[in-house]
Amino acid sequence: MLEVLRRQRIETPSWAYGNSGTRFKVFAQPGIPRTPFEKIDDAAQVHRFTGVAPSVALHIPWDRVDDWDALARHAADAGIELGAVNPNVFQEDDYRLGSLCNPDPAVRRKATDHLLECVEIGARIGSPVLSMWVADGTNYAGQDDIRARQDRLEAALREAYDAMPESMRLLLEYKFFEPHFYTMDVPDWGTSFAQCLRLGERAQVLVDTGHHAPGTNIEFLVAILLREGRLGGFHFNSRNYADDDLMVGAADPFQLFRILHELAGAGALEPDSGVAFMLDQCHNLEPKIPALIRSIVNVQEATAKALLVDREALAAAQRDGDVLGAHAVVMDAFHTDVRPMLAGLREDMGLDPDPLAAYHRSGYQQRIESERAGGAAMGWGA
Ligand code: PSV
Ligand code: MN
Ligand code: MN
Repeated sequence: MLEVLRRQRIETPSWAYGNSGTRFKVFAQPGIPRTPFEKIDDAAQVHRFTGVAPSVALHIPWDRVDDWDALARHAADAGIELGAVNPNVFQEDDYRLGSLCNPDPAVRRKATDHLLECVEIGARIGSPVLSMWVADGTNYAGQDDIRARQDRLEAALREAYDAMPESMRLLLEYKFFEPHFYTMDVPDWGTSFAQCLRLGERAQVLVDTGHHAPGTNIEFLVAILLREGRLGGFHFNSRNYADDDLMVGAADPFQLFRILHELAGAGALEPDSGVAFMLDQCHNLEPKIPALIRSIVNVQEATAKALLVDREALAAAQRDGDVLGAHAVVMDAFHTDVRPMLAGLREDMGLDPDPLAAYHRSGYQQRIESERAGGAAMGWGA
């Protein structure tokens, strides 16, 4: 069990290090990175204190640089890797009626070319994942042809998929509403799954935990996707209402545990299981690096609890039809305090048992706050 926790890998998103906010206000914080290089420096700190966050996801064009080799070298020097490449097809005037699904072929061409550029960047920096969120949709009944839009989407994704090197996977993320309010072209796991089936084996579903209608049983759909071999990975975060992007494990630690319980049961916690663990969060109020450290710790705690489930006792209770007994096995694990065990593991890994306290003591925050004074806002909401 400790070995699984030691090998766990959780990717942080470059955009979580930049200033963020809501559509009402972006709050500037001191010490915010001014360049993608500085975002990598901050991501390296999260890895330095947790030992399980060795990669950072990029969003293009937010993280576009002139010299990709230099960025990859910078990451390597900082002790981390460049992870998923996220194309951005949602922030241009041309995409008002959609990007890959737009009725205008010229707009589709532009958006598809951006995907191809991202595949090229990914291949150059050795990224294993092209992480696609398609913000397309419609606001009114009759605005466009729902089925034709799926056809356009398939054609565009096909180009990207065919251009990917063997080592790359395409993960297709879904979101049930926002920015569109009548249809989204990829609103749910079923639509993503259907597109992935047509593309091929290296196309898989990305589950962002904040992208479901209230009441959706996320662990159920996770179990189904695991069974079909199409669970590509997660964007972890918490939600209370919509796409809140709060710290994972904050709003509903029990839900996170239930999801990880399904993964543990399927042996999908290992890095080579092909299920990528990524965070997708915005820290509007709280300081960024400490929030990401806290988030990683939250995932570790839920994972440890999921690994503590006595699977033999659970299987026996399930066989016997012992409803309360089976439930008790799961709840016993959930209620276990795993913090001392994780502190011991960290010491074993040569880390401080309390990563947050160690970060605060390190002086890094004070240093970036003085050195980066006057830095520009970067990334989401900037
Ligand atoms: C969209 O809400 C999303 O979850 C996608 O993953 C984007 O890439 C990310 O948020 C941007 O913050
Ligand atoms: Mn996401
Ligand atoms: Mn989101």
